[in-house]
Amino acid sequence: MVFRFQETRDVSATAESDYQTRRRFLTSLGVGTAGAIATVATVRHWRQPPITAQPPIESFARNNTFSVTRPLTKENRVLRFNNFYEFAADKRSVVRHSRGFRLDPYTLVVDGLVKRPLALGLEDLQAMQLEERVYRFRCVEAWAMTVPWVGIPLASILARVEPTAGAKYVAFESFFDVSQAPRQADQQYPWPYREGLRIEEAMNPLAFIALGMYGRFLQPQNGAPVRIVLPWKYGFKGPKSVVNITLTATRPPSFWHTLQPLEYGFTANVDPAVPHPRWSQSHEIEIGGWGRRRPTLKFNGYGEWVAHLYPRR
Ligand SMILES: Nc1nc2c(c(=O)[nH]1)N[C@H]1C(S)=C(S)[C@@H](COP(=O)(O)O)O[C@H]1N2
Ligand SMILES: [Mo]
Repeated sequence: MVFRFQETRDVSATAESDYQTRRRFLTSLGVGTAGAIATVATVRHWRQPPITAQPPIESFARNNTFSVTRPLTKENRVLRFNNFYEFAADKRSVVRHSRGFRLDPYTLVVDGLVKRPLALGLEDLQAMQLEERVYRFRCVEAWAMTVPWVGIPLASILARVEPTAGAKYVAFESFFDVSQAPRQADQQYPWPYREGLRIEEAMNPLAFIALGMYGRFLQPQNGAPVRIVLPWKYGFKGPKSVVNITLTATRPPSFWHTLQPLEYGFTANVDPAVPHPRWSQSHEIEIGGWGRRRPTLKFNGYGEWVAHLYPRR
């Protein structure tokens, strides 16, 4: 079992929140001991225009039920600072390495313990009643954004397939295509990216399937064509470029939980009182916010909607 240990160590050296990445991140925000060169590179990075312009979404209604009081993060920031491990470990390189990524033809399969399995094409999804929701977004690495997503409630899809009484969990699976994402050939990682929720969590009105943001369809780096958004949980719980949603009786795997169970829990609700083993979660830094810190909110501020799902015992 020495080999497994070694494997785990190798993986942890390049994991989501490794030291190098965090240091680069802090540097990019100007809160480390950044040199002038790094600063110039960062400014140049942010000044570049969006790479793959997507068409505007013609019709959607703004849903203000979950409105937030923070300003939106600048669109170009959200387009250029990404976590998408299939394409790059460095957050500013994802946009370049995912350029041209396309799932075509695209089908979202919803199956498992359901009465009516569904296969939805992109046109089917786009023809649904789309709504815009501005959500706070919080990565486990303590950076945060405020994003106007466009999409459909996850519950509306789940209601259509009619889960059976045995369905206790919802499993999500991202794409698997080594030809477009060569990093998926690395067998140290349990590709494809998977995530999961308890069915009550998935049915919560906040759980969202995003097809777009900032009024346009998603770009590859943000998880085109379809991603899951769960604003009360850390960002890694919401997989990008999802191709399959399966209702199951047992708890589904979670990519980062599988790799580092002591660092990334299955539930992963945003909680200032529960530190990551390697850093505090008490504060967060808004992307594009000049490095200013602000307190992390329990459930990322969505307790009103989700606290009842987690009764204290
Ligand atoms: N398939 C897949 N989904 C993923 C990830 C990933 O690496 N692969 N990263 C997750 C993490 S850790 C975060 S913080 C968000 C980042 O989304 P963004 O790049 O659009 O901000 O996507 C999540 N979904
Ligand atoms: Mo993340």
